[in-house]
Amino acid sequence: GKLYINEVYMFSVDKLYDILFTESQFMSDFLEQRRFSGVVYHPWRKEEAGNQTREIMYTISLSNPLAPKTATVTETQTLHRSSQVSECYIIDAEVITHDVPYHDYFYTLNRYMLTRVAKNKCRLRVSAELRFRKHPWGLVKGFIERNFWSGLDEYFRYLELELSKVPLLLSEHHAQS
Ligand code: YK8
Repeated sequence: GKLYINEVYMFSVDKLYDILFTESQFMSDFLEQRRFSGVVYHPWRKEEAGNQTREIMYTISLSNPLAPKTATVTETQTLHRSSQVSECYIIDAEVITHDVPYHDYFYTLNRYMLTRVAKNKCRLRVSAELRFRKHPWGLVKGFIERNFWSGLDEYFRYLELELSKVPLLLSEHHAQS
């Protein structure tokens, strides 16, 4: 896998969880700016192993000349049972992009680790993996890999940028009240 984000933020780990994994204002603004549409959240469900899972569906806009203009996505998030409120949250997100060329060959596995550093301080680590469901031949594999990593690079660079603005918004909010 590739480590995309490894950052410390000056707010609580619960706040970070709310921002990223509930239907927060941050997430709806972020998804809108990224031109995600038709977002449907299914509720969290308990699994036998003690983990919780949910599905999120949406449509993304693509600018890759080799791909269609839009593609539907299914994201299955698993909140790991070792997660503990105010301490740590581990979420795996399996992302399947339908409609793109070779979509049946690969999927994405993203791992989000949110940990408490202090009362109002937390760390976020995000890593991503490209996984193959079928074995493509060399040329196709290289083609998928190039397009895959460039798309992900852009997404997580933007997520990190937007997250870095959150403490600023909070302090502005305090200044007003
Ligand atoms: C999630 C990985 C690959 C895919 C895309 C595929 C093009 C393939 C084209 C050819 C478009 C939000 C990505 C980036 C779409 C967006 C996906 C997101 C960012 C010609 C082979 C969606 C995280 C995520 C995971 C995988 C990303 C796709 O929360 O290049």
